[in-house]
Amino acid sequence: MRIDIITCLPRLLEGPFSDSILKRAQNKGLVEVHVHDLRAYSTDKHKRVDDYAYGGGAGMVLMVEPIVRCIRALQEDREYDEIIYTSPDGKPLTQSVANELSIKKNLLILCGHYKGVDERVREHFITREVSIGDYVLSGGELAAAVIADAVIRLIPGVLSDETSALTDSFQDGLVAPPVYTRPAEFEGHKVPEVLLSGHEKNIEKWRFEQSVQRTNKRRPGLLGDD
Ligand code: 6GU
Repeated sequence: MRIDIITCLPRLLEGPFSDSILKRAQNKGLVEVHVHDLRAYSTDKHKRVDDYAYGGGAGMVLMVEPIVRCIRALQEDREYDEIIYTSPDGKPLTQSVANELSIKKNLLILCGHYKGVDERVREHFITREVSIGDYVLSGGELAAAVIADAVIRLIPGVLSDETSALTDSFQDGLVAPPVYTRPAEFEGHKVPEVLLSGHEKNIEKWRFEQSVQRTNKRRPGLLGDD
């Protein structure tokens, strides 16, 4: 898979991809992540990429021209399966959206910023708008990193234990069961006996029950549309 990210704050995206699982995925050749500085596509002598909103009002708007120049330059080298725009008014990112995106070959993510992007970009170039939750971030960069992380870890071979993404919370519509490691007793608090029993069937049953209980208690709407 290849993920291209267009942003006017490229440094914000340096950290998330240079460590741990996302770095290893790139080193293994399972994913390529390329961050593009929108300013490089500005023809303005001050390299501006935003301007005042027509009709007035507070906040700057990302201009259509640099964005379209950047998208078209990238499209010369490959076709994109999706051109995603990050925005709080997009569709919520769910595990099912991440699953869907994880089987694509080329993804392009445009980071929203300031008061938004010229509507013509959204109308004519964006294939999917994604929000990472009902709160407002100062920019789409962190959202783009979240989307990329949720997607990349699902690519086969990225996680060392191939089954571990399959047992994640949400993958079966349930949250994950509790986990424990050594010591078996800490300040009088014991690890549930069944986990020490070595009895695989009972452990599996216990974990499933815990998942169901936790889902009912913590995220009762999860099986619906919560
Ligand atoms: Cl994708 N962008 C911004 N700016 N804020 C958000 C968001 C995205 N998702 C939730 N809040």
